[in-house]
Amino acid sequence: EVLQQMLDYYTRTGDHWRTLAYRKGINALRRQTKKIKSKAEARSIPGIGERLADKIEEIVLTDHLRRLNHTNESEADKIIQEFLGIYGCGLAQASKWAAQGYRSLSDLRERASLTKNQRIGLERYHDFAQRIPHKEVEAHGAVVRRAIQSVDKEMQVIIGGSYRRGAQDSGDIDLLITKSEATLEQVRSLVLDTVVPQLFREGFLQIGLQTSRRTGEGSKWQGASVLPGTTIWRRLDLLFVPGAEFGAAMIYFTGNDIFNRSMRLLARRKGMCLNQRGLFKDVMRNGQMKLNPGRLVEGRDERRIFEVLGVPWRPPELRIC
Ligand code: TTP
Ligand code: MG
Repeated sequence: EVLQQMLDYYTRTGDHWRTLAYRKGINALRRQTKKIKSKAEARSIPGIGERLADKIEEIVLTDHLRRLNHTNESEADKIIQEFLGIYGCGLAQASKWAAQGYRSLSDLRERASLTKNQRIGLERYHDFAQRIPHKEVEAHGAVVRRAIQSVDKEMQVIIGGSYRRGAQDSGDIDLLITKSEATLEQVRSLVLDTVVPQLFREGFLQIGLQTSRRTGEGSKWQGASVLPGTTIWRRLDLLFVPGAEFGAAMIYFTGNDIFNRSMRLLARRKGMCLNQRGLFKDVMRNGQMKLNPGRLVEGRDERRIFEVLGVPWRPPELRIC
């Protein structure tokens, strides 16, 4: 619990590396079958480094962590974290508001000059803060699937994200939209020109996040939806996936993010490159820099990507790191 509070703190301050280290450490600790009581014991667990082991020992000995008392005091962090819950608000915007002296959501509501979407994000703050039960994620997926298949029966809608990993509830709804032979452009135009306007008319979609992208670009639509007969708005991502990239997109959008990171790292160690579009071979690198895009080996078939990478198939429920 104490480490989790540290993790929350580093998440809201945007400290990427510590966030990763703490997540890994917490998961490794959870898997232990006996109580870890010393630094040496902690250190012997893969995934726990020197500094984290120090902290574990301190927690064992004192029942708390001095550093945490310190972090809890930071009022600015709490404010920033609250602002980060506003849909579409990133760390830069949240920090900016905090620096401008806004201290609460009602401060923002009353005094800040807000874009239309920021105002909606604020009004629906408590909706978006709530987790979405598994069944409800499924119901949103079904509405979108029906709308899409009424235009093109062969178009598929798959619910990805934490839902596909079997989570009981999710933070948002991630829908992959694809068809075996379709290009990105075909999926995008079907969704943006026909399905999204229709779902707005039906009262299912409520807002679309403003994107600065020109039309004819981008591979997703982000917004909010509400089920008929309910009032809570949910965050919804529609992801446009060409048939040829389906497997790689499934891996990416199933996550979790740490699992993805380890798969990408493995690919890189084997001289390959894995991203949400495919697995590529013969990639030449100079340090961090990619010198060529490589040759596509597999994009369509999720299982085949595992095979080529030499990783035993891992069902989505077990892709939690
Ligand atoms: P999210 O919807 O952000 O995550 P989630 O569905 O796993 O969890 P939640 O219940 O909170 O919605 O992103 C969907 C997937 O996209 C995620 O599982 C993995 C991938 N992803 C990354 O690999 N890296 C990232 O930084 C993000 C944001 C997502
Ligand atoms: Mg999600």
